[in-house]
Amino acid sequence: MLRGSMERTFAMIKPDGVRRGLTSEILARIQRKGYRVVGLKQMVITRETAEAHYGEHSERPFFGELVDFITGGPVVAIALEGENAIAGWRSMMGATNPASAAPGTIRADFATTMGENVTHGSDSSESAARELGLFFAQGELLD
Ligand code: D4T
Repeated sequence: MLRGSMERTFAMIKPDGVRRGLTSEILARIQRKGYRVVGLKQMVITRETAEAHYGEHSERPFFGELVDFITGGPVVAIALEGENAIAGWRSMMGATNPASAAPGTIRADFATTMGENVTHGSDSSESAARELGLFFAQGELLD
């Protein structure tokens, strides 16, 4: 069998997704795809963690709103493992703006606005390592 590289990535169900009861639907999609959930917790993100997580956007006009939104209710933090999981999970989510997300993606199926777009996924192996480290301690993840 031809195999790609085994990767771990950070996924998150944002406060809008948790509030709307989409957690089990999204976890089901992840598991049907064949990814292994190696870390999972519902939590409220501190402003400090949110600002670190979205550090690349700190100068953007939407930064304050983004931090308010992501700290405004519980999220579900997920560590995923699978072949090419970083790009694969991004493609399951669809484009950042739900209006241009492809049919069948999470954002096309469940979101209408860019601000509240249900899920997050790391965009590179560097981001994945950084974000997994920000949200999970070593002992919290399965081997
Ligand atoms: P996240 O990081 O939340 O998974 O989203 P993306 O990786 O798909 O997109 P991003 O980093 O460019 O944006 C982060 C976050 O900011 C919101 N946003 C973004 C916004 O409210 N207005 C904007 O103009 C942009 C670009 C949506 C997602």
